[in-house]
Amino acid sequence: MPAQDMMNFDLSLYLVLDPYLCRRYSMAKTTVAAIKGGASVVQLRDKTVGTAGLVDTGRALKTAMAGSGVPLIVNNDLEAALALNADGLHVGQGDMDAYEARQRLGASKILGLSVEDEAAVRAVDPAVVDYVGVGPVFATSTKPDHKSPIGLDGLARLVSMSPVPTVAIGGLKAAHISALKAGGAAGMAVVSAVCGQLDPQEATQRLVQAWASAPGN
Ligand code: TZP
Repeated sequence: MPAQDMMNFDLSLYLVLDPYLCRRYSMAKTTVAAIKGGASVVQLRDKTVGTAGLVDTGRALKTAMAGSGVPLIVNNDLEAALALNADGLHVGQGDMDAYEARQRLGASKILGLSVEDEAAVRAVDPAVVDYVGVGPVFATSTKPDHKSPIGLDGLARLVSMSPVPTVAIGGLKAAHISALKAGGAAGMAVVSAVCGQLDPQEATQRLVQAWASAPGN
């Protein structure tokens, strides 16, 4: 059974960490601030280090997040996710196969998958994947190698096809929240709207409040 049935986690404000953009306060301090502001999921994403580096940062994050109830998801490194006993793993289309990831993670962990087009959404097996990250909605310099942006219409189409909850990603700011919610997304994933902001707690809180007060879902 997918983890989502057991944990019913909240995707509404999904913070994706970036070591460069978080350099002002560190990833751990940014995480603490974001959780105070109401972030509902934190993903450790650091393409500059290998498994050992991810495990080191992940340990600091786990300490920082202890008692918060906010799940820690590791991006694209199953070994790091297992070593950390993280709450879940997120994989992209070119990363580890979702079936293999689920088998090795076990049933109790959260498994997320990035999808960028209809074919990828059609291939999602809800018995294996708990949520999908859909995007990029808009172009973003945070991920220079991203695929073509799908826009808000593309997002709504993929969301309507998805058999699992969806979190939108890519260039998202407070101004997009009503459209994201109206499009049926269960949440928004952000990097630069929180990491690198002068006050990450306040930045998160504004997004969380805007999400809560927008119609939809
Ligand atoms: N995957 C698709 S876009 C993206 C990732 C990790 C980066 C989103 O960053 P930002 O700063 O919220 O646009």
